[in-house]
Amino acid sequence: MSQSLPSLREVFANDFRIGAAVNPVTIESQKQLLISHVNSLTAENHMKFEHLQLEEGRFTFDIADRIVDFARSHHMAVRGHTLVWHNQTPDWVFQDGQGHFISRDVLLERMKSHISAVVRRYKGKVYCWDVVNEAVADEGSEWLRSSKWRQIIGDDFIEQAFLCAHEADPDALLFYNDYNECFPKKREKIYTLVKSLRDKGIPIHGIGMQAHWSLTRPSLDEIRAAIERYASLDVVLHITELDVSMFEFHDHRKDLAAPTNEMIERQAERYEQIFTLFKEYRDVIESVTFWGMADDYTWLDYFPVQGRKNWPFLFDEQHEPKSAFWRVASI
Ligand code: HAH
Repeated sequence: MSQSLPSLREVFANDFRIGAAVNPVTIESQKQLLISHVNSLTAENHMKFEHLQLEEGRFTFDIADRIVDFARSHHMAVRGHTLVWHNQTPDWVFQDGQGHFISRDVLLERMKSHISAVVRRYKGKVYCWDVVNEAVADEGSEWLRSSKWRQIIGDDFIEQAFLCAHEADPDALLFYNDYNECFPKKREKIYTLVKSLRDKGIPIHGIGMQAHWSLTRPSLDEIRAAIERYASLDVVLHITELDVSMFEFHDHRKDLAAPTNEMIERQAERYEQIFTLFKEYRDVIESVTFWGMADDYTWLDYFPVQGRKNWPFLFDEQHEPKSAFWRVASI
């Protein structure tokens, strides 16, 4: 079975790392696929703020440690995800005992103590961090998202986070990570943010393109334009959360028990085009991580439509290679 398949990690050995997001369930249930195909892991959830420090000062590293140990025992690199984000961060971080917003100085102190504790713990084990996730606004003319981090600290929460992560581990590669990263308006906002950080001499080494894509969007031209635009900042690029949804974002149909043959074929073609493009940019793209491994588990079963099955990967629900796998493996 999967043992006689080409290994994705080996197919792209001269191009970029191949990674997958995992959780404590999938490092068991998808163990064979992971061992055969990837040389990089990301914790899907278990390095996020709410998992590492749900209560102030009480750090819980056990599950993150287990994921790091699994990676190390199989010679896989680890990407750290994520230090500062508006989601999956407990309320206490922003509040005092009465539930009121704390001051800028107190929040900066809490941010720094979290980043220092986490980055130091995994120094030498986690080689890069998504330091700030999704700080740019999606819609309209607003540049930065009005998160609690920004409301309380101000726009410089971003540079403060990078400075602190760099101090905690000067060897770690530091990334800004975001989604809808290929749509021209948001792409320019992300570009402007990272350019301003670079111009100020803030230690930021890369841009994480999440790559939560569908069968048609973004277009290949948009993906290419985004890669070129970001690479012009003299940073490395990681594809951090790749999946190819069978549904367009605004398509909320719930009637499919299985993907149609046509969908499976379109997805295969799409994956072939995407990886062909990635390979063309192998000088700037250093890592390609899927946000999962096989169709038996994906966050897209819960988002944007709760409880609707999706099939976004190269392996099916039984861990068998899909048509998309063969297209990618033969590039
Ligand atoms: C990502 N947000 C997060 O970075 C990751 O940590 C999480 O597990 C899943 C997805 C993506 C996202 C999106 O595509 C659309 C709206 C909000 C967030």
